[in-house]
Amino acid sequence: IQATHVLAADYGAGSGRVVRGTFNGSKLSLQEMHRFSNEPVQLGDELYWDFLRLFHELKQGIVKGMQGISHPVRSIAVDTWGVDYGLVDGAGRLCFNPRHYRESRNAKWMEEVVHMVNEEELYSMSGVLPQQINTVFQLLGSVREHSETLRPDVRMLLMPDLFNYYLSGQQACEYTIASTSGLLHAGEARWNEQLIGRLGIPETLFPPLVQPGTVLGQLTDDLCAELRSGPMQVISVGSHDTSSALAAIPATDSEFAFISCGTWSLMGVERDTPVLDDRSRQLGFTNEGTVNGKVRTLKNRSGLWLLQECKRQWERENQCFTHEELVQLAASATAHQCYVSPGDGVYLAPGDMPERIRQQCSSSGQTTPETTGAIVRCILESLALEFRQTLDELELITGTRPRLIHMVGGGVHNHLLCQFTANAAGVPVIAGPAEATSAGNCMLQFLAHGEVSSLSEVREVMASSFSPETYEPEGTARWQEAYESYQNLNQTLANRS
Ligand code: LRH
Repeated sequence: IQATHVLAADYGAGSGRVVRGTFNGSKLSLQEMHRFSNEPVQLGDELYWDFLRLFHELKQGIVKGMQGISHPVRSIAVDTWGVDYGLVDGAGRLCFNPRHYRESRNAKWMEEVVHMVNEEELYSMSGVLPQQINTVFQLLGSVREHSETLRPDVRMLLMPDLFNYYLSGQQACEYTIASTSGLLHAGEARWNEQLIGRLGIPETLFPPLVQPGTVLGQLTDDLCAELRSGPMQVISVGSHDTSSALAAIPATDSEFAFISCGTWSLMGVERDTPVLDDRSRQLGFTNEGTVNGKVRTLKNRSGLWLLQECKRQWERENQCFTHEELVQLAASATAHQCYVSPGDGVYLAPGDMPERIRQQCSSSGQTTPETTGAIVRCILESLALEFRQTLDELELITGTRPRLIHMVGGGVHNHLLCQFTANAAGVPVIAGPAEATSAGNCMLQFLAHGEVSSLSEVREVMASSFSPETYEPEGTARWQEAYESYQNLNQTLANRS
């Protein structure tokens, strides 16, 4: 079999990459062709994504991705973080740069929406946990603040759909990314017209939904000319990064929990139907669509964000560390001194993270972590304990306790976090691949090309192409004690708010 090539453009909230995937009929190999940072821009009191720069980087990635191979690249697909969108007018112009979900104004729009449709109803109608970052809240803000939004020719395109539009000229909303919007019927690929109507959001904003794996069209003639590319298909894959990552889990059976760990940590299970009851809502679980039309019931929590923000703050203070150095420092710091609650709202905005961590530790009567190593250790232990708690909660809401955890994403490079997670959860952690999102993106293109025939085959290819590492639980008694302290901390914080 001749090896064939595809390009995966994977945009995270902190950085992006264009990866070339090559499939020889049994194994996938990945080659990173282009990497770039994705830095939001504060403009006055508004926070934007720099879409033009991000599209420019995509073009650079395509050019580099075509070099050095004898067979042409067959297709390209984009995946991105969830919830954010751009508005495009009838002439195909971007109305304004997409706003960033971390904008504090979103809290106000969430309040407005909840006034019209309460949180219980929003959850049971859409399956999506009301959180201020969700598209539904941001979109009400756009409707109220930008008159363009009311024009009948204007369409809302979620981030991957926006890239796809400018790549192919085709407007569509792919199901998995739309499932982060809070505007679909729970667990279904259908816009929730009733909800949209009650909020006074114009229905004309919503393009048709398409399933993951849809070939949208070809790279436009203009782009082919500009990039000196031959014909290349543009495919809508699982264009929500979490969906592509989950597709690439090298699982052989279905009784696993997954953690996709990058800036965010997303932990949950795959199911046939959404969990929509009060308990799962109160525990903070949301339901998102998967690439095979199932549902992922998961908790969306801060992941390496706390660590990334600490690193940035230390750099501002002229103390530069690599991630490896930070893990080393944490490994030699004293164990189990203090914990933070990584999902707490105080950590949402960018800024001085070490200070906020010290603050939460001292105000909750724990040891204040002063050294770099102590802070990093506190973050990693807290994340592991948060994962343990989520595992318990998953058992509570679904009635089944997962027997193992598959961890994918950049977090798997952090071997301390993987080991701590196994210790805290008391189940093995199978870590890898780190590049699950790009790998999933590529394999879903090969699925669309008919080179593999099902999601389980995709997962088999993943298992034979990458060698995940297994971490067995250790020192579980000490971690059980730690878990009790962690739960007390959460109780203290809950009582306070
Ligand atoms: C992770 C993610 C997550 C959230 C967030 C905004 O990258 O996609 O699922 O939706 O971004």
